Amino acid sequence: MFLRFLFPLALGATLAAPLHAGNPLIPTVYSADPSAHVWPGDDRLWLYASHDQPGTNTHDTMLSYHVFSSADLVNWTDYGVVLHLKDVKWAISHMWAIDCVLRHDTYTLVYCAKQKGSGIFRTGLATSARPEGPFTDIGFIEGVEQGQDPALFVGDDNTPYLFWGAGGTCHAVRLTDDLRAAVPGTQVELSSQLRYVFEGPWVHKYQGKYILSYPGLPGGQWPENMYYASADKPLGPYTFQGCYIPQFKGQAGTNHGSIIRYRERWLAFHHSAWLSGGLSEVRNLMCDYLTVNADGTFLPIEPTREGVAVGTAPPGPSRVSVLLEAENGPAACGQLRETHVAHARPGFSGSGYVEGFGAPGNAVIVMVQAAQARAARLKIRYVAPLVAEVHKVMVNTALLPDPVHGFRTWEKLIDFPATADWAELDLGEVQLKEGDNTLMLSSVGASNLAVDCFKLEPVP
Ligand code: FUB
Repeated sequence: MFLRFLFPLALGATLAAPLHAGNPLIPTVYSADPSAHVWPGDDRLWLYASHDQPGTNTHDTMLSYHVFSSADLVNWTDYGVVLHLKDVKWAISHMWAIDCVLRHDTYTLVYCAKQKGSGIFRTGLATSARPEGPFTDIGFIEGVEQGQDPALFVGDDNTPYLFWGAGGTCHAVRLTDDLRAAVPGTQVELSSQLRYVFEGPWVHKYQGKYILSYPGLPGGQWPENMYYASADKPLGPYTFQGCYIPQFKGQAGTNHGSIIRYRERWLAFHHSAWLSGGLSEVRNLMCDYLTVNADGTFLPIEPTREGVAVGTAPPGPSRVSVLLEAENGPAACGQLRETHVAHARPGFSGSGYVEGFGAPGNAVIVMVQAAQARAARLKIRYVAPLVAEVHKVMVNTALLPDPVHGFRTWEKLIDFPATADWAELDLGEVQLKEGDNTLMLSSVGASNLAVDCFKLEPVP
């Protein structure tokens, strides 16, 4: 059904044809369940999102999370995979909706996954010193069962509250200061206060009221609309207010959102199936302006092709660059092959750089996820401090043991000119395939090379 009425929209939304609008917000990688944040001292807006694998027809195949940032909502950076199921020892599948919180100088990803053995949803925690991750799992929140679709809200007195919901229920609880456990005796069930609720709560505060927004099933029927309710206290009771994203053309069966004020505008982040041509399990992020009336009520949104832009950026198609830090390779489905992370040379981006390319075959590998096949301009930030060096760069190399990535699409010997300091080398256009792509820089001999990061920039 979705496919039929979506076809014209989907054509305009693919990368094969030029985009003339800001939605889909991130057209380069399938992603869903956006949680939006602006962190203190940082003027960018950050999105924490789950990832849909191209070609899937089930949410059971969701394995990883992505982080995106932008200062104008038009030019975006995708930081690649920031947490993957393979690095969560207690989980077996279903890396579904997430949130993130900055607490005690640590960014904590609050996510959900099914637990090995019990098969129930647990609410996982993973930490990083940086907003873009990568995140390291530290286990799940004790005392929260069936903790699907978590959202973290921190009260004015710094008390952390966890909200979650699934299968027609919604719950909330106070957490301990370190977020690792529910405070006994504080859990409330909010389901009966939230008409039509199905899953996915999000809480923000405005004009002294706590606003809980959520996906719900009108009359118990799919697809989901987005609704909201308000309360005087974080744990309620909540009063139902209405629907703010009713049914729209090309929506996925699910919706899931977050509401935030950024640069003088109220924004509603959500997801749809515009990019995949209506496939409910292959979704893309969306953003539309939200009009908040003087009395705090919302005007319903009809999702727009134009999307949003703030500051001086003209509204337009999102330009998404992928930034993959070399030192994050192993955490982001890549590898360090006989190379290692170093920090001695100042001026690196992220949390370090990679060196140790002194023997043939020593390599750094990073992974790029693409919604659809597309061209991108590949750049590598590096230092070759003594002499110019030549190394092999490959996209989807045949040398990887993983048969899924086992064909070669691009391979070149690259001259890295000698540099006194970090420099960016433009390697030109490369072709990415739909799904997971590997980028490898592999040594062909003696070397003093240091590699800081890989960038994939949009081509006009
Ligand atoms: O993305 C997987 C699941 O679909 C989320 O956890 C739900 O909120 C729905 O969006």
